[in-house]
Amino acid sequence: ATFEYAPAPESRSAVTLRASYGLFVNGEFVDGRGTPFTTTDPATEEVLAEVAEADERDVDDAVKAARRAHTRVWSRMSGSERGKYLFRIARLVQERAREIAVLETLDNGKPIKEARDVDVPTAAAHFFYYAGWADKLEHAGLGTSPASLGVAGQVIPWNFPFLMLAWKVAPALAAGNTVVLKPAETTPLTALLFAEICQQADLPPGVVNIVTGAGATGHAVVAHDDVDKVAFTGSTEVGKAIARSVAGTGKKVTLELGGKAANIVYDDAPVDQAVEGIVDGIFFNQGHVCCAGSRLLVQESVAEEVLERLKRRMATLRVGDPLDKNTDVGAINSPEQLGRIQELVGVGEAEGAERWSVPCELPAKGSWFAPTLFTGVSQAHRIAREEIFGPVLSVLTFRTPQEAVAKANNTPYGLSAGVWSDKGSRILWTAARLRAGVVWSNTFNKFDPASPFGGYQESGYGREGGRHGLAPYLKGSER
Ligand code: TXE
Repeated sequence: ATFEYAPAPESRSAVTLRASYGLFVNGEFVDGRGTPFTTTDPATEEVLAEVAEADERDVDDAVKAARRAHTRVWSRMSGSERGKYLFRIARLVQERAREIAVLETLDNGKPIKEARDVDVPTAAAHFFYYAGWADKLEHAGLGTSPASLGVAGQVIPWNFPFLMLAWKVAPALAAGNTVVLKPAETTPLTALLFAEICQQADLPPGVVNIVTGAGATGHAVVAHDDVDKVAFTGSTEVGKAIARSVAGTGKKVTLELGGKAANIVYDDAPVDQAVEGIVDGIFFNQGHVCCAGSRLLVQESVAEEVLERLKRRMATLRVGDPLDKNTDVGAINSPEQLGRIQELVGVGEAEGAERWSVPCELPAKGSWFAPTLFTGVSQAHRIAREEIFGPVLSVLTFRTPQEAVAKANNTPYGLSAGVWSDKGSRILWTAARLRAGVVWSNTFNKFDPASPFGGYQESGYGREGGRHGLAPYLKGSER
């Protein structure tokens, strides 16, 4: 069933959209030489704005501006002066929080309560955190006189557009580098709002440059000869292509790629809490989360009870208008992503797993997918192996802790995992054996700027967050 809705008007008025947006190069908005493209609200199909496309020449201008700013201004400044700019940016993010959150929700489709309570405050926290490091780099344990690398080329995805920008830009600037950043083509607007914040903060021209466009623009950034450091978050496929293209160039690279995290629920887990964690693990941000708990591994003796309660809880999720503060699950970011989800769900059904979707009404327009779970999943099924990147949970069972660990590690990825148990010893035993960059216990999807985040295997390499997140932006330190 479908229905029409009118987006909440009072929230919408928090942002003033321009009809068209330019690139942000050397402190100014400029035209792009490529073919402009549009960005759309995935919940309503409304075209939000036209955005400039940066071609190779535009990217070259941006890299040149970043190089000049690095040589002449940013690398010569004291750490405490750099820190002052970062603190100013952090405060401006807080001041403009509502505007950023609404714009993010419009461009991405995520529920406003997530943009408001998670994305924007966590982004501000990253700027505050790294602002504090700018004059303390010699205490980071990365050498006695840590020196910046130069120009960082950064490419980010569409699932947490503003937060991923903060994860990339804050440590790079704190460490004394300048930046050319390319946001995803379906969610460029909050990065362009960030460009305005840089102007407001009087950040010296060229320290941050934003170039918009699709994969070709991203390629121009990472392949540019004068880029010293490449940071990428996105699909494993593109991450591998980037690793190949920069091999032998001497550029430092960090890659944060896909995942297929196991959320392990033992028979002594606090069930209500675990159910909340399972729901948060896979339905937060429509499951467009690299560290999503997309595989539930539940101990056989409690599987029936957990699944029954899980379904009841899933049925209460409100799917719909992302600007409505009560919405739990918003729109799928693009028709392409919806297509990928539908395809893999079809494969799951064809492979014989049993599908259950929340019987909810979905809006008539836009891209939507009802929260779904699959039972009867075997490890060989594609829905147990491949990243679906949508609100779809694959449920497997286990009998012993050894079996739980073996199944959890049976994946080419290694980004995150969750363990639910009442026994600390069981949690520690399990966590020590999981091949994952992050292991949460009796919680899920918790992020803190002080704690490093990153993966193993096909989830990529390098760490973001914490003092570890500075290493990729300093000379001499690994990656
Ligand atoms: O990713 P892409 P897509 C996974 C998820 C999703 C799938 C495809 O499973 O279903 O990837 O999503 C830029 N050189 N993740 O196609 O293409 C692109 O413009 C340089 C997981 O959107 O990897 C965008 O800015 N850059 C993930 C960014 O890369 C290139 C988040 C990501 O887009 C490029 C997103 C190239 N050759 C998707 N080609 C996570 N780990 O969180 C594209 N780009």
